[in-house]
Amino acid sequence: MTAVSALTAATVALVGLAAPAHAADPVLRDLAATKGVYYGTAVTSSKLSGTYGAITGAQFDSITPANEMKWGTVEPNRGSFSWAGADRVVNFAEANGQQVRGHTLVWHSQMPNWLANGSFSNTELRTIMNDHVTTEVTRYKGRIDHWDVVNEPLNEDGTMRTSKFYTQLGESYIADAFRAARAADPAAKLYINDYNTDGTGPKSNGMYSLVQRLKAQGVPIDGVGFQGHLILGQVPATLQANLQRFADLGVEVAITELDIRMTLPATAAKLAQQKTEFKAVTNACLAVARCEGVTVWGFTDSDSWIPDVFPGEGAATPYDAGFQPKPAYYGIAEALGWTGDGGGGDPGDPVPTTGCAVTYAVQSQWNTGFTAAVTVRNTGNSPVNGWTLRWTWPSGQSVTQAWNATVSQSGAQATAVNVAHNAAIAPGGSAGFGFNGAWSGGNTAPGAFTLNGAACTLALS
Ligand code: G2I
Repeated sequence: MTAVSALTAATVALVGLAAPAHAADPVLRDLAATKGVYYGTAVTSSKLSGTYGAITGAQFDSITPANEMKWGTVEPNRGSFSWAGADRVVNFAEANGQQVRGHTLVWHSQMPNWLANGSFSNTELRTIMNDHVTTEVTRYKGRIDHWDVVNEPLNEDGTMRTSKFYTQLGESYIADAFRAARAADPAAKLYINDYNTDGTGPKSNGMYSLVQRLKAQGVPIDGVGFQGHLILGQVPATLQANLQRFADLGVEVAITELDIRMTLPATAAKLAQQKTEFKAVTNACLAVARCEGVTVWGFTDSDSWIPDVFPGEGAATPYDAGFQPKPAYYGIAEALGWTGDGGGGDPGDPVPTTGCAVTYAVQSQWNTGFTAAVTVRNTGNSPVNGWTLRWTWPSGQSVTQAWNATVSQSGAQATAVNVAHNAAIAPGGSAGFGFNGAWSGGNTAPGAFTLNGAACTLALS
């Protein structure tokens, strides 16, 4: 086996073993239940099987179809409906004892072309909108706990967005949509939902005034959704206070689309900060009695909208692209009361370190050859998973045969790669290998070794 294929085989074996969540990992939905909230995720219906489906079902007690209930998806041609994806999400939720957040009925974006580009009289447009709300809410009557009835109605300055609906119908389109939804399913909680309203500011103030007006008109609105599309290091300090002031208007609140994006690559330090921030957002919801729950906008980095829309940014969700829980996942769990090992990243937790110590010993030597033993110790505090040890021969030696590592040589540089059984070196642990070498003239020991590119301390014996 070549050095490269040995490393690949070891890597594949490790990934294969580690794919499902670790046995000791907390269950977010169970923790959330003890706090009287739900923890949800947006889902992509076509992915709801295998590991993706297993984690969705096991960890979350609410799911939101990321795209499947949008108008452009459910009615691509006027009068012709396509419910397959939406049905799949609702059926999955029922099979797994989960709530569903219906997303979303009236939105300026992802409208079908016939609607976006068609021209309709004001009366006609109002009827089209009301009929759409009635049709979709009726279809899932009794099966959807929360509906995002109107999505993203505001501009950044807090004024009304000039969507097709607002431009033709005025602000009353919102009241009409809520009334149609209430009539179609009186049990569903009806929400208005927007982004960049998470902290106090002009847009949040605009939402606050809008909700006040709707309440004053007797519009059947139950809740306000705060999307929570956040940037690492910029979680609004006013989040909790902002949620509270809306709750004080007499509505429920929820974080509906949480993600916290960062500039790639994701480093240990950034992931640790992200953990703190997922925890803080979850805590803000828990601190507000009328905050019903938190939904992450995709639970895995392999199912996130961020890299498509913000090139160079990503890693915004609690699981990595290989379905491994990230520090953020443990941050959520800790906010929900979990007291296990928090996966690092808290103040006071050890900073991840790497380090190695190499022992090199010539065990026997004869006129043209020698036998050497090498031991590599992991002096860092995090595990080594797969290793490459390199050194340079000072006096023309070469490796002729090796055991417990695959050793190759190019010029004076020797490279030893782990075999499967010694690929993993726990903190404080070590791996050993040996080889026969050829020498002539001199057999001086190598003066330096690197492990996975980093210098090791060296002890000769
Ligand atoms: O943009 C992030 C979210 C902001 N709040 C409202 C949410 O509904 C919105 O979700 C995203 C989805 O996560 C994306 O998946 O909405 C996007 C559209 O505005 C969705 O992206 C679309 C792509 O633009 C399409 O090209 C693609 O065909 O997803 C579609 C289905 O994969």
